[in-house]
Amino acid sequence: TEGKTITCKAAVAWGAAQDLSIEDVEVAPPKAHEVRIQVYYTGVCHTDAYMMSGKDPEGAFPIIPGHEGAGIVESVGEGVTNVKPGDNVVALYTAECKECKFCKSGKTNLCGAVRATQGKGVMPDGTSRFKCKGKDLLHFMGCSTFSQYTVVADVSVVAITDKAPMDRTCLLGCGITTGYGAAVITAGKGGIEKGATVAVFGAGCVGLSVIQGAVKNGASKIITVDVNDAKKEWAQKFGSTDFVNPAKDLKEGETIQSRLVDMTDGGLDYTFDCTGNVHVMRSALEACHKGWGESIIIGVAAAGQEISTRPFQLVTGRVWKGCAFGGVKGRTQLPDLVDDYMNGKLKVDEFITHRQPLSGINSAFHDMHSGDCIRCVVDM
Ligand code: NAD
Ligand code: AHE
Ligand code: ZN
Repeated sequence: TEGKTITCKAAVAWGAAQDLSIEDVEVAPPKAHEVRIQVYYTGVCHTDAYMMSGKDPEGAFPIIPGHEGAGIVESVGEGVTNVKPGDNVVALYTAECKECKFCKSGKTNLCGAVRATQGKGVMPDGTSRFKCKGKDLLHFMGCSTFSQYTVVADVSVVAITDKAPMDRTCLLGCGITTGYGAAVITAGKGGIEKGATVAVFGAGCVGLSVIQGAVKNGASKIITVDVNDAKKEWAQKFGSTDFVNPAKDLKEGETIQSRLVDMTDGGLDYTFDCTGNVHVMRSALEACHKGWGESIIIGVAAAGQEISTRPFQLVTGRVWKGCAFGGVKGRTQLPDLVDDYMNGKLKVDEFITHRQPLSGINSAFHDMHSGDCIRCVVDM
């Protein structure tokens, strides 16, 4: 197949707010510094649904969504040295070129190498590798893992051990790494400190992963805030110590932030928004301790939405920050996370509540929106 166009199945979004349709797509061979991957498994994330809804200003159609995938390298273009055919890999929507201003700064995992073209849905040379019914299809987040074969930039892929099951490692391509990294890398000066108090708003895959990271770093109290009571048990399973349902548990005159401040002698050391709701983001910031409490925004809010709070909240020492992919540098740090998983130090299997074949991918989105789903893994 090397050097030839491959025809395979993919889930295509032809327009906004439409179901995906399974199509035969043509996947061109990788050009220089590109990698063609046979995708074995992909997760389904809210960010896919967000783009498919038409609300993402960077979303355009027709497109092949998906950004949480694991597979095996089928072939590589000229000049690729970081992976080779046969390698087990995870696709990275946050690239790492190791050479740009961002990569060299030591301050961020964001990379400037391919971000501009990635946001336009094309490869770094400005063109697409996908065709269907004579039309070019756009790439999504530099990954497009809803295709049985995809082409990504070499800086957007990392090789991992072939001992790790790909139906699990796919989830390290987004949700788990995002929450875990936010807790152990982004928060504070390189992670939550031992003994710190933490509140996690939203106990989905991302929030539960924050809990997992907070436990790893020795947090003394981990309060989960979720409007779904069923998440209490989930949060406990990952090590959360307390649970509040703001839709049911608040007394007259109480807000979620005042309740949390009361529970923690003045507020939390760290709070995390894992909902994407801008009102929740405000509560999370205001639940932080005066003088030093930090709130980390992970959730993706729709275009046009804005956050607000009294500037006094920041004047009095609370800090608002955020991260993409947990602040994790994919090529440098993801292999270690996979090893942690293999050594029983990182929970991954526990997140998988649903499975679908590619033909059932629309049901995977249906599953995701049901309250009992943490992650649905699609077998490509
Ligand atoms: P999820 O839907 O599985 O979980 C969200 C949880 O929030 C649910 O349990 C829900 O009941 C709860 N919730 C909803 N409204 C709430 C409210 N008002 N108060 C408290 N809890 C509330 O989602 P997920 O997969 O865990 O993703 C969470 C968010 O993170 C999404 O917005 C997603 O797009 C975003 N995300 C961001 C990144 C990043 O790199 N920044 C990566 C992955 C996902
Ligand atoms: N394009 C959207 C923003 C989407 C967004 O914030 N994406 C996150 C990852 S979410 C993964 O599930 C991200 O990586 N952001 C940093 C970046 O460079 O995109 C919009 O609203 O414009
Ligand atoms: Zn995602």
